[in-house]
Amino acid sequence: MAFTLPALPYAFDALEPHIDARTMEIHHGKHHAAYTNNLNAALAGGEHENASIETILANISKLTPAIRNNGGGFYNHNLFWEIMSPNGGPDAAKGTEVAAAIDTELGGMDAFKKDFAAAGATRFGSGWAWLCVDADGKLFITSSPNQDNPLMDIAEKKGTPILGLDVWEHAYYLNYQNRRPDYIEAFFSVINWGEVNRRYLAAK
Ligand code: MN3
Repeated sequence: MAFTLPALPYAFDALEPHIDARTMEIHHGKHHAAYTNNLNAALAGGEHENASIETILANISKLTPAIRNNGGGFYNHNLFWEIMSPNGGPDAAKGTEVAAAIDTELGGMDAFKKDFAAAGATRFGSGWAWLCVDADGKLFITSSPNQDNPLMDIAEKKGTPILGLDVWEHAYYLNYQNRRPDYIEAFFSVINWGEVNRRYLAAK
């Protein structure tokens, strides 16, 4: 049972001006498609050919680099498209359980923004910034290199990601060039807090 590239839940230009249509088109149609195809090729005929992506990630230390890179890339982008929305942004967080938890566990929305932005800005090279739920149901912020994520058994800090930001140059370079902090700031305007909250409640 091969993995399939999910359709984007909105049009390529839906996140403009924060994320431009051309970037979305290439990011989804080329990069994410390649991770999906390469993951299927790497799994073909192997022990994990019919495993769920979560099972694959939880056992990644025993699998090949191709499965690690492309399995992470497949999962991470699936999450990324869903936790953004043209109707996103800070107002969408109001009244949600995850916003209440950010207040009590992470020092409030402004502190979260600052710490999450720092996690993305200081990740050297390519990688992701994450907001996760740990085994005790508590929120934490982390980052990972390349296409790794906190579901992998090799993760420095393990948890369930409920919000992720792709800080690979392919995610922002056409519009922001080297200005990764500007891209991160723009991301906060498109966060789909309804979906983040749904994932928070499911992970807790
Ligand atoms: Mn990407």
